[in-house]
Amino acid sequence: MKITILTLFPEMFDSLNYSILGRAQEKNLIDINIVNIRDFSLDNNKRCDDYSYGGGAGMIMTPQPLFDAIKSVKTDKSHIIYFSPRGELLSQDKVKEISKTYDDLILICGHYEGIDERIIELCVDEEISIGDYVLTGGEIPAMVFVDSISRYVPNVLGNTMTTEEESFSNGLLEYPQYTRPQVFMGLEVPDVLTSGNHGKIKDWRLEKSIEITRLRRPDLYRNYIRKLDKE
Ligand code: 4FV
Repeated sequence: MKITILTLFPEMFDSLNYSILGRAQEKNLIDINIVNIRDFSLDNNKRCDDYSYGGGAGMIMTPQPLFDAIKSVKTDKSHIIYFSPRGELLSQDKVKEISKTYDDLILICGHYEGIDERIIELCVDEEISIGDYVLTGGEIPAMVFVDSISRYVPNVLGNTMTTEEESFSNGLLEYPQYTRPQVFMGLEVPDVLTSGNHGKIKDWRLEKSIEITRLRRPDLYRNYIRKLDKE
């Protein structure tokens, strides 16, 4: 998968060069290119922001540098995403859908109060939000998105990891997980998990997922019960 990230702060994305994402890039499973929007500014002082027409606090990213930066990387296959609180809320289903549909993504990171609306009209295929709160820039949403979608690229997750059994994969929150030692600070690992009885372990894990989801996310729990009723 090819991911091009347009940002005013390329150095923020150094964090993608570590751990699973770093190894995935080394193995050429994902190709992440960071593009500095400022390189495309035709302003004498390389400015990329200006005051908002109609007044209001804060600055808006100007359209010319963004438009030219997008033009420099866009191909016929590119799917262009802009991160903003106005966007569709990112979910595991959305991550799966995008990972299965596109192989060439361009991610636009806004900053300050956002970007000129005409870039959205002319260039953006979809707006995505990572949550109902306002951030100082689109860089962290872009990192969240890259992390979540990379997990669906074949071979990015090693053999020991899978996207199958985890929170949201079956519509439920993940069951409690334990590792060694068997007793820590007086707390023991549940006996069923050391029983070797895989059927009982599976049942226990589903029961715990349902219990946690019912208590913490009644919305997900209702959807889960609704799907069960349909089956
Ligand atoms: C955001 C979010 C978000 C708004 C103005 C960046 C900021 C600034 N992006 N999910 N929540 N973006 O708050 O995606 O440009």
